[in-house]
Amino acid sequence: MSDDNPLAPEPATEPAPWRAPAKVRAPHNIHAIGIGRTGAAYIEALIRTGEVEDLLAVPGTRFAALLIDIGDDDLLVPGDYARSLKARLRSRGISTDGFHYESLVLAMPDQAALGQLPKGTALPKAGDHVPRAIAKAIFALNAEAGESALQRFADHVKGSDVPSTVLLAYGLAGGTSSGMAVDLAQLLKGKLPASAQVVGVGQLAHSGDGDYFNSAAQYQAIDAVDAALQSSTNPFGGGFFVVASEQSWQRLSAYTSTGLKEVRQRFKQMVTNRFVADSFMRFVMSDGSEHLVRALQPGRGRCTLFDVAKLTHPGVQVLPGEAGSKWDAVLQQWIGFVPKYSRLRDSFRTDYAEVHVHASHDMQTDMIDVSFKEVIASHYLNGGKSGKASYLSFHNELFDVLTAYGNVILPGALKDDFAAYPASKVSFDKLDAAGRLLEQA
Ligand SMILES: Nc1nc2c(ncn2[C@@H]2O[C@H](COP(=O)(O)OP(=O)(O)OP(=O)(O)O)[C@@H](O)[C@H]2O)c(=O)[nH]1
Ligand SMILES: [Mg+2]
Repeated sequence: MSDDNPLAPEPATEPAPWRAPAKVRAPHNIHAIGIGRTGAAYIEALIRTGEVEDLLAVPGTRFAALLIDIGDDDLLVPGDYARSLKARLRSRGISTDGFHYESLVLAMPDQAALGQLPKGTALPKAGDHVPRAIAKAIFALNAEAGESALQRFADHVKGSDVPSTVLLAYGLAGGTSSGMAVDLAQLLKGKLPASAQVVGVGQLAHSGDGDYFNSAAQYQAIDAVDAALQSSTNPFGGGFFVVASEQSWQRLSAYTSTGLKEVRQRFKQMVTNRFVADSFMRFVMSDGSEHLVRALQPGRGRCTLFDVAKLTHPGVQVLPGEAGSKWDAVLQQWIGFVPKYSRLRDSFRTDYAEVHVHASHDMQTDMIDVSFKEVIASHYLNGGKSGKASYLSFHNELFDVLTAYGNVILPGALKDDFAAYPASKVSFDKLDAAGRLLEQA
């Protein structure tokens, strides 16, 4: 559904909608590389969606996944999911030749192997935060293993004539991933066929992420992505999604305070990060990836915000059996929070927006639609409510009657459009010279 003027009044009587005959979609391959803990969560989400399984049932398609981290703590669970995907393919009689999965575990080297580190620097343990410069150095030390894993990945991508998108997913606030991501994307680009586009996926940290929230690494990571996107050798030719998780965090943590504090915090972090990664990958795979391919078009050479704007959480503020009118007020309240939690600055404007609403049919989907249009147009679209910017909205039915969310997609952002950028710079500026040297890269 789309219209030029987002807030144009609906005609009083609408003619019956014309429906195009069901089209046979051309298949589109999705492949993914994940770095660090967040990258692993995105690969796991992709494998868990089930859509990959259906994609591989189509003749000629392929799927490759590669995970890279220092230490293997965060790679074990996705590995289990990959094994079970293989088993499911076999049980359906689908060839497993189309599925390539590899994890590359890098070891923390000796201090001596890393050369001159700033005085007094202790090497982190594998699994802890690795400063960006050390992560880069470790990637360089493992160049041979990295090159050959990327080559195997690219060879698998090349084995299909179907056009492909290769996602490179990671946490912007992490050191391991953000330190390696751009170099890795550059290497990858040189190995892929012209029919494959590379798309970056960088998740911003949220305020429940402890030291990762607005971290010094995130400041450098946003800088590096911005520079890469604007360089003549931009490795993210297909675009770059910046994924905002703040509203999903706020929606889960507001009004929940039972349980042991530390356990509660860890559990909520896990639930939030899974929810965000799942929502993103469900979008990627939806309708044969046609939404992904379209939504990337207006954002080339800049970042495209992907804000997972959660509106309700089961059992929080709204309970089963409560009056629908209570739900409406909660939905409107949380749609109104989008500008507060999107991590975009108030000055950001664009010519294009998409909102993908996920709600059960019990919820007032028309009201959700109108509210999103009102909020997005007035805050982010050039010309505001009466401008000519494009606004597309889509509905997906959720069977879970207590959950509703909208994926808000806004292309055209540069680093200075993100509120997260100056906020992370504050952390960077607080570091001493040695600390800066370690996160700078
Ligand atoms: N605290 C927490 N954060 C998570 C979890 N899963 C994903 N994250 C995200 O991870 C981000 C931090 O980046 P990581 O992916 O852990 O970083 P990394 O690439 O492994 O790099 P290091 O900092 O060197 O470990 C946080 O901002 C969260 O958004 C989780 O279960 N708990
Ligand atoms: Mg890590």
